[in-house]
Amino acid sequence: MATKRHHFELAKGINGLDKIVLRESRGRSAEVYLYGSHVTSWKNENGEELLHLSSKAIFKPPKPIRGGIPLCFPQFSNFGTLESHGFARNRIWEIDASPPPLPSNSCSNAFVDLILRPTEDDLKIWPHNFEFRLRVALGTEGELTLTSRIRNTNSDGKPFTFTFAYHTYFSVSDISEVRVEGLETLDYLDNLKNRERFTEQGDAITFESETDKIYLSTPTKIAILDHEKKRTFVIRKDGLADAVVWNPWDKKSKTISDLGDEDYKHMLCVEAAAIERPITLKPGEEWKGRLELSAVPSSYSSGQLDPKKVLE
Ligand code: TA6
Repeated sequence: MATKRHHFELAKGINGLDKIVLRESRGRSAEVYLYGSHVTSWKNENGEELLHLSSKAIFKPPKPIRGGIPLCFPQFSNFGTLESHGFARNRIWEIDASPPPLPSNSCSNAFVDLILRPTEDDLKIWPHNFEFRLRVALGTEGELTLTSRIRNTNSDGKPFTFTFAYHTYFSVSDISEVRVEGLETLDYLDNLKNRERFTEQGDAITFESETDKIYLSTPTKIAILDHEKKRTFVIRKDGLADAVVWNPWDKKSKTISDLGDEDYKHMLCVEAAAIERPITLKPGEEWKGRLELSAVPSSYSSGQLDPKKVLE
């Protein structure tokens, strides 16, 4: 039975895990599990799911949920000694009853504030005190905004350094038909080639094989064009210089136990991230990383929506 709170509902999700349901007046919705502060659903006014959730996703700690928007903190991938993508995505977060005010330029009545602090066990593997606040908001135009605020609360005067990503799994009609705009001519590290550095060619990015690239110092806007669905995802990011593009394709998919063999055809990860230049915070300092996702109808053929216009 859902409990109606000020701007959200608290409900029981898969395996009885607590989840937050955000609803916007015109039928849009989003769901966030307290486990990992993990957005698992974002739906438009027609009730269409915009995020990809693996057909074999496991909702059982300590396994991270495969799909939606996992949070990678305090470490992206294996850029450090912790488990892949850090531990924030497999911890139970709390509802933040009194978050510090968050100036926002988008109006939303549907939002929730969540908070993570390290446990004694976390301090053994990453000896730093922090407060990680996340606001998830569903805007009046259906846009989904995630705002992270990470504060160093060490009392021993020690700074700490971290890398970060919003590991977003977008739902697409057919991976071989989508294009990504906004990353042309940029340098990237290829995770399939020992993170060697390359420069992207001048055209939009398309997909015909496994892709795992970290684009460096990207523009703040990136677009994913899904012709078949006549839909463009617009990704706006602040405080997150880099962007990771990942699709495991067929072979790698078979090695990932909680990803269906065919899932790769209908998913694309484009992840707003801070990797190349890790974030360092002294005690008392706070970092903010904001992600805003919109899904806009696009009729590419009629040229109504020119991707270049989207990115301006
Ligand atoms: O973000 C891309 C990536 O780092 C890939 O290398 C791949 O490992 C993917 O994340 C999934 O990672 P996970 O730890 O969730 O299996």
